[in-house]
Amino acid sequence: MGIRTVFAVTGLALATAMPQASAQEVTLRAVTSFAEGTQFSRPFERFIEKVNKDGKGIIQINFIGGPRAMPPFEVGNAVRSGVVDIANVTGAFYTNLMPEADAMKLITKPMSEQRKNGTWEYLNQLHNQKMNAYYLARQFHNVPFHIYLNKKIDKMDFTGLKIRVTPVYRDIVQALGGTPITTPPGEVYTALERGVVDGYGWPVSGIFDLGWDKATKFRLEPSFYGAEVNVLVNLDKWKSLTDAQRKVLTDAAAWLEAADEENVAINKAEVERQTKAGIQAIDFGPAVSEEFRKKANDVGWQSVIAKSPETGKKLRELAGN
Ligand code: 173
Repeated sequence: MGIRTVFAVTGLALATAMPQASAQEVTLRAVTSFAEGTQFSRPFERFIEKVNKDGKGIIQINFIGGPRAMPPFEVGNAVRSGVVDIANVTGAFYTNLMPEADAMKLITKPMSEQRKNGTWEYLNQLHNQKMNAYYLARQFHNVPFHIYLNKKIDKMDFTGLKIRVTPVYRDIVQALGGTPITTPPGEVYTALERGVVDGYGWPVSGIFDLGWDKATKFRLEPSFYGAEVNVLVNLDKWKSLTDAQRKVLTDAAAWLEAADEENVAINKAEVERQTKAGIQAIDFGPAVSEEFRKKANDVGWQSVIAKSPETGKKLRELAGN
């Protein structure tokens, strides 16, 4: 046996003798569809830290990054194809693959209830079938949306206004006569600054993260719908995991969903901060607000059901609104 062969054989023996636990540790590649360190990404980043702490020797997550690494509207497809293994992404960014994802904003019961009443299971099946994804968690219960404006309106009418949207706000903006312009969050500031849009849809929290407060004059009342950002896992990857690996993810997901308890306090602080920043509320009173909410709910469901008659109706039943 030549000296080279001896080294080769010894190397192989060493590799085979590696302890099993470390040989089995799996690393998932993660992206977030919101800018790193901002409101709708931070909880997911903490989730990653938790998995990396609790999952030592079992499962780890390699955080690739946010929209600088991958455009938000491509994240769903990256999960589907397995380009990434796990992602933080709102349904509004993947309606191209799963039209029913637009219904998630209309389903506002707490996750504890959705996991009991069959909603999670039904949505998980849709994610499995339509985008090869496992629906691990949903975040941001109790975080509603608003329309923010730079032009004052004196009635609930958007005629003549161009408003930045995602699928979340498109139907209500159109129903009130406005012109919807779709952009990812990363283009909102420039669109406002250049006057390309007169306003935008966004949740009650998070407008300070990218400096939008400097380009925002009004927040229209009332709030409506419920924000949702999901943690999705590529389904083939999910199926390939051991029970122990899945448990680390599932436990961290439960921890992530429980963090939603803080949201009401966060919202209150954000509205106060907006007031201090000079952003004024436009409020037409309870009757007009009630009518707005009803219209938003109705046009939202009509749009979902027009695209997905059967699954849309089932989701509306589960949502109970
Ligand atoms: O406005 C958006 O980009 C959007 O649809 C959204 C959804 C959930 C949380 C934050 C923003």
